[in-house]
Amino acid sequence: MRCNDGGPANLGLFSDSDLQQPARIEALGPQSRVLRGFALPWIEALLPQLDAVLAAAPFRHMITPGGFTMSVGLSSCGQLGWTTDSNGYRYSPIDPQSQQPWPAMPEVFRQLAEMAADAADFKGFNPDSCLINCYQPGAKMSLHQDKNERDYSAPIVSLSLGLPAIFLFGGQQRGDKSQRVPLLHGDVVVWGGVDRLRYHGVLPLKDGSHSLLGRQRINLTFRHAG
Ligand code: MD3
Ligand code: FE
Repeated sequence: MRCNDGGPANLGLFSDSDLQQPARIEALGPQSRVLRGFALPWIEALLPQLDAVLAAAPFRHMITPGGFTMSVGLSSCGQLGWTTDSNGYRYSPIDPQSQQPWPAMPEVFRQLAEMAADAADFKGFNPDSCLINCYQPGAKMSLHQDKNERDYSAPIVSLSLGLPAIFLFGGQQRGDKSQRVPLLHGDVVVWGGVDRLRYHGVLPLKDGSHSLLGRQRINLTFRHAG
């Protein structure tokens, strides 16, 4: 008999999610790395914390300064949350919907972000903001740069959950050719240094259903914004 056919896979001492796979690291640019499946061992710990954050600060569709309603639903946790309205894009310590501070960043979020940054050679990342984006089928994010953070020396760490999406990774100018990168549940991407101001976006989400998250993709981006 082979070592793993039939019968219980183990004696219940550990679960499959405890089996850490070797890192599958892909370079997107000189200082951008995709860490395939990096967050899979963390999912069970992350999802209840995510639910708690979203209970206190539900997803909402914000209005761009140009008057368009974003197709992506947004929330945040941590000391600063990213917001947009008719007055512009900015980080705020207060959730404009509740008029209360954003929910605290769960410790397990902060640890995951720090470990992912470390694996991509950005040591000592200490995020003060976690933006939570919710994509339903058809939702997209047009090509843009992230320029609202106070300084660009810290990396940005992004965690993809739920349905897969095609991420567009462009250049330093809007018209530069962009690469299409599929991002799957559990993938983490780290961007910094010379890649920090590259244009990027997300193609319209294809319909489907994810076993844990259902008909949506949730993306968490960790930043040092303040
Ligand atoms: C590359 N979100 O919230 S995260 C955003 O999947 C945003 O929801 C996308 O772009 C999403 O601003 C992509 C990945 C990301 C974030 C920041 C970057 C990629 C980046 C900054 C520079 C270069
Ligand atoms: Fe962005």
